[in-house]
Amino acid sequence: MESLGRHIIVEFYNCSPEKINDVSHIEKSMLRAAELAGATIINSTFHHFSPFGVSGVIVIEESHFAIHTWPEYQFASIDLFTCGELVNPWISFDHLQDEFGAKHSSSIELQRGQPHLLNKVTVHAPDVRDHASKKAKSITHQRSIWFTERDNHVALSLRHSGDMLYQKQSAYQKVEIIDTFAYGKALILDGMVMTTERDEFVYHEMIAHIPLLVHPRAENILIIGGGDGGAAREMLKHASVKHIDLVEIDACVIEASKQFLPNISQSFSHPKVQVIVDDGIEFIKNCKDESYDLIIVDSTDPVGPAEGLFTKDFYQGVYRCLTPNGIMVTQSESPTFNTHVFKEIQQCYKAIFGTNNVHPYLAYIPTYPSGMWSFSFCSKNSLHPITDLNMQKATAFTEKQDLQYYTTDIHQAAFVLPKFVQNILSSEQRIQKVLSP
Ligand code: SPD
Repeated sequence: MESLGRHIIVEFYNCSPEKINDVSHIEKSMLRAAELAGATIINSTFHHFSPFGVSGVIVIEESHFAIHTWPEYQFASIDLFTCGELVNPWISFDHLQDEFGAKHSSSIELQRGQPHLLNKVTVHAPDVRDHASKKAKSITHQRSIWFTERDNHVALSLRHSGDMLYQKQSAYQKVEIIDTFAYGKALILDGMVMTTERDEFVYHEMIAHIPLLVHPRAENILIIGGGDGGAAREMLKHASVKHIDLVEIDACVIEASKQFLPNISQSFSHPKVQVIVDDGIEFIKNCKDESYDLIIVDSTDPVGPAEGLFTKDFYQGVYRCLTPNGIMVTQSESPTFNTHVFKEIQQCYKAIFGTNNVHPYLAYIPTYPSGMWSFSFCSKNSLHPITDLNMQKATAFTEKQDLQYYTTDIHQAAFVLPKFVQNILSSEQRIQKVLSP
C-alpha cells in the first residue's frame, strides 16, 4: 500500500454552463461516478445557489467526493478522495468529464497518509469503521438537495426532491418548478421563489381581499403579472367581480402553473377570466382611460422582465386606466430585504396618487427573503383601506370563505407599520439595506 488515501484534485474547464448549473444533473452524475468507481454511498448533500453555482458533497464509506461549480466561468472544481485498494477514483474522473461536457481538464493525484511516515499503534476501541460500514449498508442513501435564493448578505434555502418538475429558459427568464419538503411545489423564476403550494394563500389573500373589501363595487379588474393564477382565484370569490383580464408576459409561467400548481391556477378556466399573454407595460400603454375599478400589479422582483413595472411611467399609465374611484394594489417588495426599492417605490406612488392616498401594508410570507413582505394600496379618489373597509361585508365574506390568513383584524393590523419601517418611509436619505453591516 503506497498511501492510505488517494486524493485527485480536478479542474474541469469549458464545461457546459447549463449542465454545471443543474443541481439534479450534478447530483446524479456524482452519485453515478462514485458507484462506477466501486464506492459505497452513505449520504449526499447538494446546494444550488441563485443565480448560479452548485456545491455538493457525497460521503462514501471510502471518504468523500466534493464539487463546486462556477457556470459563469464554465468551470468546476472537484475533489475525489478515496481510501483503500478497491475504489478507483480515475473512473469517476472520466465519467464526470463526460457528464459536464468538460473540454479541458487538469488534475493532480496526492498520496494521502503514507504509511512509512506514520506511526501505527493499536487502538483499543470498537471497530468504528466496520460498524459504520454495516450501518451504511443497512440504510438507504439520503439525498439532501437544496435550492438557495440569496444576495450578498442573506440566503433562504429550501430542501427539495432534486428532480426539476419543470425547467425551461423562456424568452424572458428561467422558469422552474421544484418539489420542496417543507412548502410543497414551488414556482421559481430566475432563481427567485414566486409562490409555493403551502404559503401562497398569504400573498394571494392579501393582494386580493384588501382592495375588494374596501372598494364599494369592483366589477372590472386587471391583473398585471399573476401568471400562476392565485390572485385571480381569490378575486373570483367576490360576487361583485364581473370580469378579470390577466396580462402575463411569459406563457411558460402559465404553462408550468397549469401543469404543476393546479390548485393555484384553477382560475384560468373560469369564464370571468381572460388570460392575455402580453407585456403589461405595452398593455397599459394601449389601455383606454378609466377601464378598470381595480388594477393589481402581481409582478416578479424588479430585475429582468419586471423592471419596467417599477417605473413612474408605468404607474402613471395605471392611474389613467383606473375608474375615478379605482384602486391599485401592488406587491412592493420587502422593507428589510429590498429596502431601497420599497422606499423609492412609495415615493413614486405618492407623486402619482397623492401623499394621503398611498398606504403600504405588510404580511408574513415565510418563503420570501426576510419573511416580511409589503403590498401597497393606492387609491385614485381617497378610498381609505381602513375607514372605508366595509366591516359587515368583510365579516360575512370571511365567514363564508374558508380563508387562511385574511381576517378583518388582520386587514386593519396589516397597515400598522413597525417603527423601523416608518423610519424608512420618513427618512430623506436613500437607504441601502436595513440588515446590511
Ligand atoms: N420575491 C418574491 C416576489 C414575488 C412577487 N410575485 C409573486 C407572484 C405570486 N402570484
